Amino acid sequence: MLEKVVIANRGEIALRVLRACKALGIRTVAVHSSADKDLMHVRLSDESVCIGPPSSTDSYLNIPSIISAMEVTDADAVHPGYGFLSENADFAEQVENSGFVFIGPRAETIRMMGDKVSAIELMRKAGVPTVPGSNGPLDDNNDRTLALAKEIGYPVIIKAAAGGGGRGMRVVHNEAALLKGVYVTQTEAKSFFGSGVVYLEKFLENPRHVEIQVLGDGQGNAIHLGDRDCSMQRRHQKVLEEAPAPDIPAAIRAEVAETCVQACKNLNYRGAGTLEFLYEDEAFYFIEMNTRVQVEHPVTEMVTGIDIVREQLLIAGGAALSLKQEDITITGHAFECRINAEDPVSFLPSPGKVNLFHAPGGIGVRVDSHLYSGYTVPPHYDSLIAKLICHGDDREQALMRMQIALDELLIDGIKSNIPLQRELVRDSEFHKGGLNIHYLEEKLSS
Ligand code: MV4
Repeated sequence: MLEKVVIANRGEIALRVLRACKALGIRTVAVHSSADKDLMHVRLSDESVCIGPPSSTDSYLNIPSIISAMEVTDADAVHPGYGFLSENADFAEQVENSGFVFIGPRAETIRMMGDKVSAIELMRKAGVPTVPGSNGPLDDNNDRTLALAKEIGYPVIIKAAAGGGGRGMRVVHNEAALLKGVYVTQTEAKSFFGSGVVYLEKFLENPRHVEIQVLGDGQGNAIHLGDRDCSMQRRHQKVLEEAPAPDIPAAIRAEVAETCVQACKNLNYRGAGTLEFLYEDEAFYFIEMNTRVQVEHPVTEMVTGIDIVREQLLIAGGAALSLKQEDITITGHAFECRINAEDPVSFLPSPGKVNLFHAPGGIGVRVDSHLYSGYTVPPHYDSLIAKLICHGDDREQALMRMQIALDELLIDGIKSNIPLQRELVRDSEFHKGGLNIHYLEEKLSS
């Protein structure tokens, strides 16, 4: 069992990790930038270490500073949260080489999933459904590339193997544009990611974004915790998520989740992970795997009753999974609204002092936030300031609770996207469920 954990993150997720540590009797060390000394989790942790100036590059992304903080505080392990170093294989490797535990998968697993070509190949071999495509990197044989795209059928999408999350991709609608598109994507990929490796997939025009939460213990055991629908997004930033994904035939849902578990067993996966899929016309297509805890993990926690961060800590401490697949049941429905400090019209960040913060409450209402009245949101980081999560017996009840909770939520002093969230949870199309990844952007532009 872990005794002392360094929390190498900030904001709501740092507080979320702190709570899980406390519940297990694990001591905590908050490492923070000089701009973050007033964060709530810094105040609540057993110890804190300032690791650098406000700029993330010099603090939350500074590997030697974080490892030094682990040494001086005699910690056992580091929890990376999401973002920052959470999917950095070199960080995981250096942590383990320094004799500490990285709370997450082995470095080699992170590295493998960071290469989308190898991730897709591994999943395909485990029986996970993937998008029809090149099944490997494109080579410099243009005739072969042209033949491949013709066989797949246009439109196709060219993706960088080192990309992901919407970076380094290009859609091509016809043969005339293919080779130029491949060349430009390769060139961009080389300059963004240091690798020009690209691959080809059939471009799905109107998919939903559905993902499956998994847990593995690195000792041969793996389970899934069901699915989430994250289709409500703007410019690759998720806005609202829900669990379970609505309107998916039970047999299709169960089958894809089974293949995910099989893949995790094949990998001997350790920790929490998410397999991302596109879902269109009652079919799932794997696109990438995240090897971290995700922002939207609470919707899964609300419908399963399982504390995912607690499971991460137990697994990292060397415990075998105590949960069995047959213990996992999905109860009711949950939504998460991401609350960002941003202008509701221009979407530009809106940092500054929070004069008044009032969190909603009531049955089925959860607020994951580091905000308090008087807190100043610094300009240096991501604009996520709160997550409002509502659970109900069914989708409509959860949505009703979300409407009420959003009306209770008060954040004075800075601008936020609360008005947008209030509108979305009353949108009649949204109430029907199962909207695709383009819906929100189309609604916002009309
Ligand atoms: C796609 C796709 C359509 N067809 N792949 C964007 C983020 C990255 N994770 C993968 N992405 C996409 N891959 C094929 N073959 C459409 C997207 C996509 C998208 C996916 C999920 C959520 C939002 C999105 C917004 C635009 C495009």
